[in-house]
Amino acid sequence: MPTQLPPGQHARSDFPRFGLTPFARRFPDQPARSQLRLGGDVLPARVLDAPLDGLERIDQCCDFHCVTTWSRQGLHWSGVRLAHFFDRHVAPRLAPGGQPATVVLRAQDGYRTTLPLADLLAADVLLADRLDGVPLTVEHGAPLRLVAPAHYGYKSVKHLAAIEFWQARPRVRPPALAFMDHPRARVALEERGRWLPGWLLRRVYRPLIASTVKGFASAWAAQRGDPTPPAPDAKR
Ligand SMILES: Nc1nc2c(c(=O)[nH]1)N[C@H]1C(S)=C(S)[C@@H](COP(=O)(O)O)O[C@H]1N2
Ligand SMILES: [Mo]
Repeated sequence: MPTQLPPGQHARSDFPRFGLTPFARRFPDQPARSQLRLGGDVLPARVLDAPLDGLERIDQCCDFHCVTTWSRQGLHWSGVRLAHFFDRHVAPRLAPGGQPATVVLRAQDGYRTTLPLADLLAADVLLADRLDGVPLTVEHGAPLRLVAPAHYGYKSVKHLAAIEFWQARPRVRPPALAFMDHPRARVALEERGRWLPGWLLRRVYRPLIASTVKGFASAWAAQRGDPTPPAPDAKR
């Protein structure tokens, strides 16, 4: 039975590689290396070479909702709960009295965003290294990505490189215009962006889906060295 879609979303049968257009041609420099940097103002800097090791593996089937209004239902992820990771690697090392409120997520391709720690500790938020039974491909976030199904896709950072825990307001600039990065981006509340209402952003974003999917697909084909790039855009 297909799950019901949240407000303003339409189902797609495929799962396109997708993102902000400046990232179409940026790929992780080390997709085979799952090293994760930890830091922030309440956690000493540290590098984990095998961040998922020793944590309970979780298999989770959930839907994925892009802010531009496409959804892909029933993806099977595998990884560990961010909450378990936090209990193992972060909580015991927090600075005395340190109260992390905001988490900065940074990617190997330069992408970054933030989420409140409380949102990341929800049981359905994973650090995932497998999709549909196989290790993540570069297309979908190798070597490791966040999966936060209750939030728009732009919070599910691919090619995760660093997680920072901040008590003060972190100094991070979203890669997009500020109105495009809602601090929480909860799908159920249609928090697509800041300042502008969700229903308006639906209309702004929806016409951009087709060209964005195409742009990402051709950059990915070029990256793999495919001999025949997709046909140029038909006139619309
Ligand atoms: N590192 C990185 N993570 C990213 C992005 C990106 O461009 N780079 N795009 C975000 C957006 S807008 C979406 S919808 C999803 C798309 O995930 P997919 O490419 O696996 O479909 O990744 C998110 N995480
Ligand atoms: Mo997205």
